[in-house]
Formats: sequence, structure tokens, C-alpha cells
Amino acid sequence: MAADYRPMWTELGMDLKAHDALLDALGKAYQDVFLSQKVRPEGMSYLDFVMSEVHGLRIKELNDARATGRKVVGTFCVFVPEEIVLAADAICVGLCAGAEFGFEEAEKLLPRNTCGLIKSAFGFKLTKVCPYTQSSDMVVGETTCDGKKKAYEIFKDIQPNVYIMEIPQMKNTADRQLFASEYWRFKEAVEKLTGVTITAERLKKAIITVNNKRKALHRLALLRAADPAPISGLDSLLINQVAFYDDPVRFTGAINKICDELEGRIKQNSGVAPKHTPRVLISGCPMSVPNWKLPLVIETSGAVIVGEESCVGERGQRNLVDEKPHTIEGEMEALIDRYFKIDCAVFTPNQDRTDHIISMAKEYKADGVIHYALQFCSPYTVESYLVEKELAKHGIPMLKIETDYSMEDVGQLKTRIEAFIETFRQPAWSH
Ligand code: BJ8
Repeated sequence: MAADYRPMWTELGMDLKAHDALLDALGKAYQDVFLSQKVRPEGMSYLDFVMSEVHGLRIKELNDARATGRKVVGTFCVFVPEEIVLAADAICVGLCAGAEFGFEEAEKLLPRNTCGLIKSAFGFKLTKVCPYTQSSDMVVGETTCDGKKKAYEIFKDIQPNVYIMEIPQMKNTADRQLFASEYWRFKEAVEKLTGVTITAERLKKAIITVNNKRKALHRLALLRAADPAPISGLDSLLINQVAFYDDPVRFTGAINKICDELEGRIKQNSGVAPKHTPRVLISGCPMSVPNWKLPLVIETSGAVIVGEESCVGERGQRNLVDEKPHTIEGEMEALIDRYFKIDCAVFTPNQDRTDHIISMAKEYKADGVIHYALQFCSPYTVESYLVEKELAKHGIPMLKIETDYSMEDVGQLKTRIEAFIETFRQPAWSH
């Protein structure tokens, strides 16, 4: 980090000693996981910079904005509409955490058998190491899985201004009505927080900004259909992770530049791994920074990841908001339409998700799917049975992985993943 941010972190109420330990671990992991990769696209230097300043410059930007009266809204789920936040001139940041940090503290408030994502969010808050949570003027929780829904009741004790948004569990007409009313209620809450009235013009601008970000991410996703793959799954995941923190306009520009570079690579038939390298699609729970364990194991076991069916990936970013309406009612309807399509495993039934996994596997020419569920995550572990059954009908092999944030099972994972990859590796003579 270029500057001394310690006074800023102190002002945010952070524990500098614990934070130093976290940054130290994060820096080492980043070096080992990302900077050691070969033939990375040059454009990834933007992501390296963002990550080196993820607790520095970006936090300064947030707090400079707050000093001028703008607000920061922290979120844990892709059901929270970023467009509404942006339309009120506020800033939206993701707060999910992907490290086993502060678990001991978290387990004083939560049962041990709570998923790592929830425990990590609590751990980061309780040990005062997350400058994003500390900078949030409002934190939005949602009634998705039972773990999150109940944990927010406790989170309210340790974080000011937690707002709960109700998300239905089915997709019938009555559910959509509830969903729509919750979006209108959220709009009002954001207006109250910011003192800004969200006009049709403001919302239109925000819709276009977020659509442009999604278009850039989708452009990147489509380029990964090429063989050889022009970018690693690790770098693509990192891009999807940073999408939750960075300024959306700046981020979109940087990702489009990476895509230009990748198009050049594809024309030259060059990539990050040789042609015919086994191709894997990951599907399941979201992976937040610095949860890079599984992709690292996969890509150091002889395969390349060509897509992520995940909220930190295509499930979270696909489908654009219709830009045609120009009344506030029409724009809100368009937003609700887009978000109501998200096929999270908390919904029942959830056939759309399986259909999407199959279409992604075909589009990105994946040889197999690795289904990733965080330990103790009922929605995704239970749904994996039906996903596997459907994929089998289409001749797509699937490996189920259930793991957590610890590194203890890396050896065991590697053995299982290598064996899975071997089942579809093409013999060299067949190329
Ligand atoms: S829309 S996937 S971001 S809820 S891993 S906390 S489900 S027990 S994260 Fe999610 Fe929104 Fe759905 Fe996406 Fe619960 Fe499972 Fe933990 Fe999870």
C-alpha cells in the first residue's frame, strides 16, 4: 500500500494489530495464488492494484465520499439491488467474507455448525478487521437461508443500522407481489438514509451503469468458451469478486480492456493452458475474497475453470434490466423482473438453476461440473442431489465437494479432483 492508512483505520474503530495479521496473510496468499500464475493477461495488473489497495485507497474513497454527505450501503446478497443504492448517490459494497478469521469470537454468538460465510462476516466484525463493514452507514440483510435470516437478528447487536429485506422462497404470483413491495420499501429506506429522492432519471442512469458492468462480465464469460482458455478461472473469479467492491464505472472500463486483450489472445490461439486441457465448470455457493482454495486446487490439478455458476459469477450477474421504461414505476418493474429471476437454492422448486448449469456447461464446453457447497449450507448441499441427477441425463459428469475455509482438507480435495479430471482427460494421441 502506497500511503499510511493507519489513522483512517483507527478512526474507523478497527483493531490495527488484528488487521495487520489479516493483511499479512492476505498479501501472502495473493502472492502465492495469483502472482505465481504464468501467462496472466496484462490487464490483470489493474486487479493487482485494486487488491493491493482494497483496504486502503478504496476505503479512503468511501470515506472521502462520506465526508461530503454520501452514504455507503453494505450487502451480503445479490438480491440487494445496487441500482437503487446508486440512484440515491450512495455507494454499494459487498460485505461477505471468505476467510477463517475471528471464528472463535463468532462461535460465541453463533452455533459451531453455521456456514463459513456467515461465521466469517461475524468474525470480521467482532475482531474489527473489515473496513467495509466499519464504513457502512446501512447494512442490508435478507431472509434467504435460515442461517443468514436468524444470524441478522444477532448481527443487529453488533452493527448499527441493519435493514432486513424479505425475500420469498417460491416464485408464484403472490411471491412476486411480496418481492415487489419489498423493493419499493427498500427504495424508501435508501431515500430516507440519503435524503435523496430517487427520480426516474436517476434510476435510469444507475440501471445503465450496472447493466454495463454486467455486460462487461458477460463478455468476459463468453470469451472463456475458447480453447485454449484465454484466462484462468482464478483470475476470472477475482474479477467477479472485485465487482462487489470497486467503483462500477472504473471497473467496467478495466474489464472491457481485459476482454480486448483476451480477444487478441484468442485470435492468436494462445491461452493460459494448452488446447484440450480438461475444462471444469464450478457451481454452487458464492466464493468471497479470499476464498480461493477450491479453484486453486482445481487449476493446479491439471484443469482449467471455464465458468462459475455462482452469485460471485454468472448467477449473480446474468440478465440485464430492461432500459426502455422511463417512469419510476416502469423502471422499478424492470428491476423487480430482473432480480426475481435469480435462481438461488433458497427457492423451491429451483429448476432454473439446473437448466442454467446445463446451458453453461454446453456454452463454455465444460467436460465436467464441480459442485461446491460450503459445509453446513443446507440449500446448496441438498440441491446438489437433484442437480447431479439432471446433469447425468445430459451426460455431464459432476463431482460434489463440501468444504469450509480451512486448508486442512487440501490434500484430500486434490486427490478427489485429480481422479475426477482423469475421467474426462483426452489422451494426447486423440488431439
Ligand atoms: S442469492 S446464494 S448471495 S443467499 S453459503 S449464507 S446460502 S448457508 S450465500 Fe447467497 Fe444471496 Fe442466495 Fe446468492 Fe446461507 Fe449457504 Fe451460507 Fe449462503
